[in-house]
Amino acid sequence: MDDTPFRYHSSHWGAFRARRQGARLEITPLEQDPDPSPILQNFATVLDHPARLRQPLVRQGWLQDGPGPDPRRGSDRYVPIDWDRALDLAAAELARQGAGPELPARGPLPGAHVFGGSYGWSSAGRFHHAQSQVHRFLNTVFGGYVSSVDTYSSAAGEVIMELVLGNAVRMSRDHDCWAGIEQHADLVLAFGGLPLRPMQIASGGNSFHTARGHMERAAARGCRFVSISPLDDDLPDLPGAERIRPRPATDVALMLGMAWQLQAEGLVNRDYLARYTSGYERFLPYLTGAEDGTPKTPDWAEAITGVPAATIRDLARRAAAGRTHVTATYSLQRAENGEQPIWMALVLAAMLGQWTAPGGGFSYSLGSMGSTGKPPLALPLPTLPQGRNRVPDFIPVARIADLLLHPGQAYTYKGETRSYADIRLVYWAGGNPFHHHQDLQRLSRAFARPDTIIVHDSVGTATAAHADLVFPSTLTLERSDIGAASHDPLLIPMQQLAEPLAGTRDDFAIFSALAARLGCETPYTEGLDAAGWQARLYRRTQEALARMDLPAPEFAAFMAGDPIALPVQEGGARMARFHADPEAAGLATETGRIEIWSDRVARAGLPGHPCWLPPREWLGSDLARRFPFQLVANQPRGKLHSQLDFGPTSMAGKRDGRDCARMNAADAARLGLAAGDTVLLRNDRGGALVALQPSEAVMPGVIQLSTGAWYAPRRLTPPGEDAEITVCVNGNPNILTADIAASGLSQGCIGQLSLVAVTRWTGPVPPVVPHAEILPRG
Ligand SMILES: Nc1nc2c(c(=O)[nH]1)N[C@H]1C(S)=C(S)[C@@H](COP(=O)(O)OP(=O)(O)OC[C@H]3O[C@@H](n4cnc5c(=O)[nH]c(N)nc54)[C@H](O)[C@@H]3O)O[C@H]1N2
Ligand SMILES: Nc1nc2c(c(=O)[nH]1)N[C@H]1C(S)=C(S)[C@@H](COP(=O)(O)OP(=O)(O)OC[C@H]3O[C@@H](n4cnc5c(=O)[nH]c(N)nc54)[C@H](O)[C@@H]3O)O[C@H]1N2
Ligand SMILES: [Mo]
Repeated sequence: MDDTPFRYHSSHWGAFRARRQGARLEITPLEQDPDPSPILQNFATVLDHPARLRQPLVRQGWLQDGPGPDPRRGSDRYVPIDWDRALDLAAAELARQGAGPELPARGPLPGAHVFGGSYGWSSAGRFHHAQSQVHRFLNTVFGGYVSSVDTYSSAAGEVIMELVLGNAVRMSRDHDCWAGIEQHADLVLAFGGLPLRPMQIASGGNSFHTARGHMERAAARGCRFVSISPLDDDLPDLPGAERIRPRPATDVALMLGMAWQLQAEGLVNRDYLARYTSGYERFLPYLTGAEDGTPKTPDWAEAITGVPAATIRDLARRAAAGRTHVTATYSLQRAENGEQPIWMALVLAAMLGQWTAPGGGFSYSLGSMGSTGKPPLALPLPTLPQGRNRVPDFIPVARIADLLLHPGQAYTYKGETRSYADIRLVYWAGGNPFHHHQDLQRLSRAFARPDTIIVHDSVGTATAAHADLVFPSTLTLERSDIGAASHDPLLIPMQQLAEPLAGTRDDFAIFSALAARLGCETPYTEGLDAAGWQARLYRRTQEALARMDLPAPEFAAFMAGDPIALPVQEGGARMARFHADPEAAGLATETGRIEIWSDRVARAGLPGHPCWLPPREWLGSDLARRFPFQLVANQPRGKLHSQLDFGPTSMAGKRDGRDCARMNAADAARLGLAAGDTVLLRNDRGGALVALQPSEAVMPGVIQLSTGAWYAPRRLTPPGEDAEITVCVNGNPNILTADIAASGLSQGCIGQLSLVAVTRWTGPVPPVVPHAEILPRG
């Protein structure tokens, strides 16, 4: 395609119009988007970027020695091969692992040894969604696969919310709480802040970035936003904005201090507790100290959090005096004992008892996702059927390294004891575990274990550099699709913007070709091509639109036209029904109420009420003497995760190609560090080289390094030391984070918080590894 006219497309960070100008894309956000995301510009240079994969690749060691465990994964070279040979090699290995049309009707399925969790964000289209495609493929050819449950976003929080509230999504996110806050709230207590940075994103699409406007209008009306976070820029500069900086991981102590004050001053809404909750009387002895001799007073909380007791008392009184909304970000629970702050935030909101009034109450993840706090759609979306997974086995998603390293080993999840499967084949499409997982050197050791690893991606990620067979996929920009998401009011024709780069194929085409070689083509494709599938998926939404007497164009007209406005649900939120009639519309918890005490949590081995459980790595632990800084590894401003890390918005946030870490200016001065210095962050798991940015916005004792730099481990001897350690020279924080579970209840990821030491890298600075060289080719 030469230069093209403007066409529509969509991404997790927004819908847009674009046209091709030579190898670049000119991108304009949707006119109606009040606050478009700069991340859109990362698409501008991707079409022919050197990081793109242009040919199937096979790992040299696998080609020579055949399938089997191999510690060379991650440091081997790759041989380009043609498509037919690559597909033959892959199909032969899949067949050896048991794939094919004849699967046992009962008894063990070959898929019981295949990990197809394939966690990751893929791209936004409803049909080409890579994770859905790989699941459908594995269900077709293996009868199923070992899957994964929960997310890296929210596992500890999701599990605790399910047990004590019924369901996190339906109960606390699926309602119009932004509108309520804008019009009615007096005070918003934002644990983890309400940062515009993460709210750029919503899974599947985010056409209208409305959070800034809601907050500005609320603040102009007099609503006060209090950001409780180690980073001051986790809340935009609103009139009257307040910022409180507890030590990271101590929010639950701050909340308990507030709760104690409410209880002591008779500010608890007893009616709300009686009507809508259960178990307060079993929590109270812990709060007052009758149980353990330690009253959870604001003074007690000050010693843990570093927040003055007077501030905590004042917050409690103000929260009880007006209409208060309590919200907690995902980040709080991506930490050891991450269940506790989310549960306690819910309990605090219940004690305030204002959830029955608009603008009051509780929400989870309002500051984490552009979709939270918006009403859900009133009609079904086009959805690719994934088929049936007949393998019942799964892992909590963040236990991937344990699964591969310890087949047969027992672990707990939601109070059950389970054991890890014996995995021989790993298939990943649409995710980047060497972005998302913790303790990446351990993950490398885990990836040495299977017989074979197959990865599809459009770029040469560190995950591809651990695979045996790598298939180069097209970009979303190079294909047509349907853009839609559960809380986004537009259905978007995602119009192809460029011809596929030579040598790449759609994931669907790759799976179709493999299915054909395995004798499973028809069950996989059902005789349809990509456009045929999209027309079929679209029909369901089109019919629903027609039933509602809304414009419902034929598929071809829709794909050639403008985005369609979709109806959203008005009223009827699940929590509102519960509040209207707690007997008839009880929650899906054991007691039907909000559980301040949970028997199921107690049976799973944790205390039965929310409580302060210090993690291993926080500023108050012994380990902080060796590693005195709390690393906050949060979401990157200029991209989604590792995606398009080489794009202009992302690169503008780096210094000489290396990711930047921010620390408090006084801490930097004390360590003799200046802006732009190359510094080493390290702990017992490894090191990361970053460029330093001193900043007043970061609380003392904290160093913030967002995720997203492409993992490039090198053996290096730190200045003044005599032994080599492994250092990510590009600045990926996940070489430093711990691969342990939030708890044995949820097994959630704890990537947000760990402890590190910070030193200047003196002497020659090791070069960064360019994106095109992460996977060594040729
Ligand atoms: N330390 C720390 N770690 C974290 C977090 C943290 O806060 N701290 N956050 C966690 C969270 S919340 C998440 S959700 C995870 C995110 O982790 P991931 O979702 O795994 O990260 P992405 O970079 O989005 O990976 C998506 C991959 O899919 C590829 N891709 C995109 N489109 C397509 C396609 O059409 N086909 C194919 N085959 N591939 C495609 C992209 O190129 C990219 O490599 O990270 C987690 N990791
Ligand atoms: N630009 C951009 N936006 C994104 C993403 C992205 O990659 N890039 N990823 C998306 C995804 S998949 C997800 S799941 C969400 C994640 O949403 P979140 O997990 O909410 O986002 P984070 O940026 O990781 O964390 C938000 C803030 O929490 C604060 N924080 C960390 N630890 C603590 C603590 O112990 N106490 C308190 N009070 N605050 C703490 C940090 O200062 C951090 O800036 O973001 C989404 N949005
Ligand atoms: Mo996430």
